[in-house]
Amino acid sequence: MQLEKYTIDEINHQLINKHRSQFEHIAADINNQEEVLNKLAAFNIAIPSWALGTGGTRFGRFSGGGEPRSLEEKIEDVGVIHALNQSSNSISLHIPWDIPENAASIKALASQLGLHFDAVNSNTFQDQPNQQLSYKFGSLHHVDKAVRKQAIEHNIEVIKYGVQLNSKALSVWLSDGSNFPGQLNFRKAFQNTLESLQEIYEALPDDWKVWIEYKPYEPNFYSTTIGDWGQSYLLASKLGVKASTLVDLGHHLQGANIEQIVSLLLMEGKLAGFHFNDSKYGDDDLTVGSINPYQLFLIFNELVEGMDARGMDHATSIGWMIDASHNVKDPIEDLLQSVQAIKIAYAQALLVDKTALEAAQANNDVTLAQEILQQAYRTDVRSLVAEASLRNGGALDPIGTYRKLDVRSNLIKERGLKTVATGL
Ligand SMILES: [Mn+2]
Repeated sequence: MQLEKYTIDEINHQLINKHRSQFEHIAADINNQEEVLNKLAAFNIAIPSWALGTGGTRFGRFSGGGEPRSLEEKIEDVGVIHALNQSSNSISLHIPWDIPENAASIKALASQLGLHFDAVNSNTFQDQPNQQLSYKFGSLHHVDKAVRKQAIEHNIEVIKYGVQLNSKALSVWLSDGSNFPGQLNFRKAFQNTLESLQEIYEALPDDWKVWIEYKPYEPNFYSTTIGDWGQSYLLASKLGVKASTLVDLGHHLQGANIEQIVSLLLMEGKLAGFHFNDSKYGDDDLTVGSINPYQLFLIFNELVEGMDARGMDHATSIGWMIDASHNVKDPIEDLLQSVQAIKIAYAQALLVDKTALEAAQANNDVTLAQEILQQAYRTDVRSLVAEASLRNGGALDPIGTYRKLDVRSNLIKERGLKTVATGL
């Protein structure tokens, strides 16, 4: 299903007067409003191919109806999201859940919808049918060289699929670890992982990157071989300039200061990008901004400050991606909410008075420093985000428009009620 632009314009027309007055009200208080709008308009967040179906937990999965049955239908769903928010112009594929059988036609479909392909993701955390050796005890860190070789070859195969689609990065997340003390020699596991990654690194095309994701626990509950940003950073440093660390917001122990991690990785030129989501307890994969929007703002505050310090392009120099799971919501609505939450946090970070904050920091004026941050955080920037979307040809109210256009009912009519998308 594809959305016609005039249907979005018609709904925008009904909302335009209210929008104008809200926008003018806030714009009057912002000195650099055109610069902020241009940055918001240029900002895109990739949609992962595994997030377009209903997610589940180990206890069950409740399908929502009209889920995409093929890679083509997943791309169409991302096309719907992008038509509405004009901020989701790429898709990140997961191999082998979404193998592009015919790269040329997949690329043509994507570009017809204004989309391109973000990082490709490998999977050595599950065994696939007909797979020769098992990943039960790990993949790149495995004690058996033959298993490591199989996992290395899979990653190289994923790069080859990515090359066909014009992707520029391989994203690696390993579930490798141990469930019980004594199971693993940490040093050997790390060394095996490094050597395996070196072989994958050698296979990267010149203009490619490899992003190394970390996670402290789950599915292994005693140790994870790439458990935190330090271990990822160590690997990325040893590998070379094409390797960097990917931060998944849900992959931290409770209370971790993610914004500080982000700041230092950025300073060292080793921040690959993000998997955005939100969580209350662990790797909950909830809608971005649903639990802790202030943390998201603080992360964006560090990002904007750190990228400006290095002269980086906000939109293109870091990989922005959602990694969430939707157990009870319509996946498209959940993704629209996530993208909006990211853009709101980004807009608020752009409003921080940096000069005043630097002066407050230099004077150890702790109270004023907090006031400056919260002045930006408490600004209602939703009409700025809407204005940027409108100027790009998107919807003023993406979720409202999605509902008015009855997209999900149409997808159910087209695809059926009991479809199941590949993914977790
Ligand atoms: Mn992730």
